[in-house]
Amino acid sequence: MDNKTEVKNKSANLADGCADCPASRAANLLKLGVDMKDWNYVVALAGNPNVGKSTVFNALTGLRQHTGNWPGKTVTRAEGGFEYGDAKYKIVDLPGTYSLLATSLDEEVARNFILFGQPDVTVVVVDANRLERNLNLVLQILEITDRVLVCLNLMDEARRHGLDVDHRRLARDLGVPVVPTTARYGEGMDDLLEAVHEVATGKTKSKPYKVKAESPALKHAITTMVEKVTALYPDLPNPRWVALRLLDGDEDIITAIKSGELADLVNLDVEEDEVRELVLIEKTA
Ligand SMILES: Nc1nc2c(ncn2[C@@H]2O[C@H](COP(=O)(O)OP(=O)(O)O)[C@@H](O)[C@H]2O)c(=O)[nH]1
Ligand SMILES: [Mg+2]
Repeated sequence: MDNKTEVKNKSANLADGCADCPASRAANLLKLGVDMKDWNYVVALAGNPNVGKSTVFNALTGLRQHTGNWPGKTVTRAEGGFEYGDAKYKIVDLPGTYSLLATSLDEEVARNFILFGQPDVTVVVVDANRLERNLNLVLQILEITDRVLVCLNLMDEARRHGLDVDHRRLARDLGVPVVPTTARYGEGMDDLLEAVHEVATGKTKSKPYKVKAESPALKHAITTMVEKVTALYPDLPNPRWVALRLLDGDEDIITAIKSGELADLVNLDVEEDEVRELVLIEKTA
């Protein structure tokens, strides 16, 4: 049995029903249209628009990208692959997003992928020149996953503007790895690969910063709401996030719960033509 098959079988043997275990993650990704065949890990590239996500993607994959549509959506996704440290990685370039609150279809696709697809690693690409604006998304992602690292991009521009970003301090404050890069010139890509590998294989165990100050009343409300959400959707990854959105009165999430759209994310059977599309993508790779 080769290494890959062994990794896959290992995931398949893990108990079902644990939303955080590798088998579940692979199944959730498949539901969102990412075929896990022949890949050990899936990496999501998230970030605001124009921060260099596609440039990082191209640097890591050497432009070996294929595009496809998300199931049922008109938004295009770019997928590519690379090998590093005996493992095969699939990387998905997500549409740019300022938050996980999803005010557009692009944002919804990115949000659903990070929240419900549970990629093995989420790389949040940020613009070192606009940290404050970019950290909004970073903090939201830290609330929902520990498997995350920050790619601090456009460092050349920052230097040109006389900005000195202390990436070690940022890493300490955020509780996750921060890798400075200048993707346009390939600078920092080796460090980024190593950091991705360490998060994927569990060598790096992060303790992401969480927004604090939850009053006892809010804690109680969250716990109660999580119980209700879990009762309705037992396999839903990140029920806490859904509970928080409900408490916030998020109309879209309320509608998704009522209409059962949220259930589709968990139970969606991949349509035959989507499987065919995936096979086609594999063949042209
Ligand atoms: N100076 C500089 N430009 C970059 C860097 N990374 C990306 N860019 C440029 O920033 C623009 C947006 O990049 P793109 O990868 O399309 O961003 P995306 O919208 O996040 O996918 C392009 O013109 C890139 O060439 C970098 O590290 N330094
Ligand atoms: Mg792009």
